[in-house]
Amino acid sequence: MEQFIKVIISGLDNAGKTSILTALNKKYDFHKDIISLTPTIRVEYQATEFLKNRIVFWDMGGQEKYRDMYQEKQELYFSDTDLLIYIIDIQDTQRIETSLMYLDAILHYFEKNKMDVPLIISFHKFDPELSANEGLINEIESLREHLLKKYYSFKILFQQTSIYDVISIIQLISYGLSVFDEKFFDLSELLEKYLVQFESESLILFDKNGIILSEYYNKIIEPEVYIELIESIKEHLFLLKRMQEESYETNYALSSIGEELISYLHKIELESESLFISVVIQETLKEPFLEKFSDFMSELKEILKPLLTRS
Ligand SMILES: Nc1nc2c(ncn2[C@@H]2O[C@H](COP(=O)(O)OP(=O)(O)OP(=O)(O)O)[C@@H](O)[C@H]2O)c(=O)[nH]1
Ligand SMILES: [Mg+2]
Repeated sequence: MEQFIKVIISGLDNAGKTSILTALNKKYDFHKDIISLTPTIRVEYQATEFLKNRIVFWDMGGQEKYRDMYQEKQELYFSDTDLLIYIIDIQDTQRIETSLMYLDAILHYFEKNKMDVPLIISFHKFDPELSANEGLINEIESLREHLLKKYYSFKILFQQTSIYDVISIIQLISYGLSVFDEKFFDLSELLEKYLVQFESESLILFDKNGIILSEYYNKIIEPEVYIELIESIKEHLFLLKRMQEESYETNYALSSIGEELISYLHKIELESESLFISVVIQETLKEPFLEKFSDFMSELKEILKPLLTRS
């Protein structure tokens, strides 16, 4: 039977919640949609499939009148929450206190009702040009420590995100969804093992919607390689949609990036689901990689099967 998972996305108005969901849905060419976003009225629902589960995102409009409304009828909005994703706009320094108070009210409700809800806090609008801003990085770090200490009884993950870095958005949702099954741990171990064997730059497993099930990266990535790596991962997000069209003939795509790298995307069909393995690797390592790939596939399928057939 299919399982329903309720994910609440909360935070102050203008924090970027609807933008995050829009970016997640589109992954490509979403900037024009985001420019025209208007404040969310009450709650908007968005559903997606993740493995055999149906995920329903509750995008909670963050304006004060709605925040008050949710507080008055907490039961109606926050009961049966499986995951809370809380978005803090780190560029809106004036309202960080207000945001923390709102978060506190939500967590207080969970505590009062003995709900063990995992939580992801996203420091959002951490745009690429801010990534070297030390003042901001220190501020985020002290916020993180403060929150970990204050809410020690909660399971909290942190993520820095920006809509100008679509992979950070996918990672945000991926981390959240993978807390539901410890099988993800085996998956992660397998990927790490094969990343080392292949000596690849990256090894990522996507679901059919481009949500990351597991990922590993080479620890030392040269700056030039990094840019190409990100570009080809974005390309794979686009390609994996196309590979699900009937007219697409092969179950893999291989292309060269620049002089030295190749990027490889392979479709896996298992239990009537499509999953995708994305690999970026040095051209010179291509032959041994392709030789070992089928071993990797068989081990991977063993781990995936129970994830896809859970009742
Ligand atoms: N610089 C920057 N701006 C962003 C980012 N994400 C969203 N924004 C902008 O923030 C504004 C508000 O985004 P929304 O997604 O509508 O915010 P919201 O949290 O859904 O707001 P409510 O629906 O009122 O609760 C928009 O103008 C977006 O373009 C980001 O990562 N960086
Ligand atoms: Mg909104």
